[in-house]
Amino acid sequence: MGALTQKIMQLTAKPSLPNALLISISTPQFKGDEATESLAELARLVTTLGFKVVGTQSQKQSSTQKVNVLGSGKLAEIAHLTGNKGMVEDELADDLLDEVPLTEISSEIPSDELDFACADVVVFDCDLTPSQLRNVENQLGVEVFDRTGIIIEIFSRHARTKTAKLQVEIARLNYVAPRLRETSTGDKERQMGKGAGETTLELNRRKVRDQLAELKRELVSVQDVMMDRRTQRSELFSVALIGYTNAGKSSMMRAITGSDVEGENKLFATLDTTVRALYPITQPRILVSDTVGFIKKLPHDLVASFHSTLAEAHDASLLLYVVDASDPSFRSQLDVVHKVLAEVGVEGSKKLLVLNKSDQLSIEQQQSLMDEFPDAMMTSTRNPDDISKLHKYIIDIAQEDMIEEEVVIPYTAKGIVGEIRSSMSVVKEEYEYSHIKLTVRSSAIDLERLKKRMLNL
Ligand SMILES: Nc1nc2c(ncn2[C@@H]2O[C@H](COP(=O)(O)OP(=O)(O)OP(=O)(O)O)[C@@H](O)[C@H]2O)c(=O)[nH]1
Ligand SMILES: [Mg+2]
Repeated sequence: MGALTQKIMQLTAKPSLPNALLISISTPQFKGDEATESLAELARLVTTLGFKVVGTQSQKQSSTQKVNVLGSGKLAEIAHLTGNKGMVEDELADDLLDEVPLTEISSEIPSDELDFACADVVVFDCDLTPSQLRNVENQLGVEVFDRTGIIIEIFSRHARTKTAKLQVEIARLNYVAPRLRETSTGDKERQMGKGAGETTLELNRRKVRDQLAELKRELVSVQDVMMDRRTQRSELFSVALIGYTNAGKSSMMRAITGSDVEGENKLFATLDTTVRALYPITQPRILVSDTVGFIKKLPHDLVASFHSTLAEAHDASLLLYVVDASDPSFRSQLDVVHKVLAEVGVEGSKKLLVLNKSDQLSIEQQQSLMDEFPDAMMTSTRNPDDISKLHKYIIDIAQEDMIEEEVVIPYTAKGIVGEIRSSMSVVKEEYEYSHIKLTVRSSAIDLERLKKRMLNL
């Protein structure tokens, strides 16, 4: 078990939920609504992990680069809220609070509303360098997390398949490696028989590097198998559901494929791409895949790790961009989706914007969104009519990709008719004296293949 996971498991194993204090640093590049929405999202991430958010604090800074991230006054204030367990002292807190210009402190929840010393962990809504993390932990004496650490931990917990587990573990080790610390006992002592001149820290780092290399090798072999499977399916028309976390992709998948794909009110409920056939079944079958959700400031290692998971979207004939239209920040969430997909080089040939969760919107709101996005489809996964509408749309688009042709099959080869029926859509059947004439609709590739077979009959 990794150090980060262990740390969180210990905290969440307590009889009551660990209390988390969230901190937002607003900078000239990251402020206002963007920072507020991001903090609200961090609260959902932290809750998904099993923490209880007891308060939020924010501070204006010119950047997030400060050694202790926060100004000394704010740090003292936070030390106060976490029980003064670290190096920052209480008297200091009172003194310093006065020194900080009032404009620098803006707390969403006034400190006196908080039960003092009630926060067990502090979570920053930005990325911290390994040394910043260490400094702040020393100052406060409580566990400190940054946004990336929290996201990686959620991914780690939700990974189910071998591939997802490998991908997340690689991302987690890449995150943890530079944060490995010297343990308190014998840090600097040379370890006996552990390689000349190697400290415990160096040894641990080497172990992590070896582990990473091994995991990467394993991942490549698992991915080769997945690639083979994809190639086998590649001739079928395929649809990929993509979008921000919690938009309703898995619920949509369940509705249009009649499957039992997991969908939960948790962030990153889905980490593995699942592929199912559109239901009711079509001839030929149409495949639908559910993909990992996106989030703002997705850690780079995770983007790289999930590159292959998104390969399903890469090969898709139709991309359905699912958004939670009832979330006021869905436009910026959609921007993130576009940005990440461009980064991993996904450009499906056809696209549809699906404005989901319309049941949460008033008729006026729905109308104004349709005016804003005239090409989009408004849906609620809870409304069967909407599901039928989407189902029909997918079939119509798949049909556009098909060509219609007549094939003549001698009675001597009528066994092939069954095969045709299972892979193509038969529009017309005519039984003539010496042969059967079928009018079929199919992809160009499948038709070409059929014609070649007919020549050899
Ligand atoms: N009101 C409403 N809720 C919905 C709708 N569709 C999905 N939900 C809810 O939204 C939450 C998230 O749904 P999921 O289908 O898990 O979302 P997802 O996009 O797969 O999320 P990730 O797997 O985290 O990327 C669940 O609680 C669903 O019940 C909808 O049309 N209306
Ligand atoms: Mg999902």
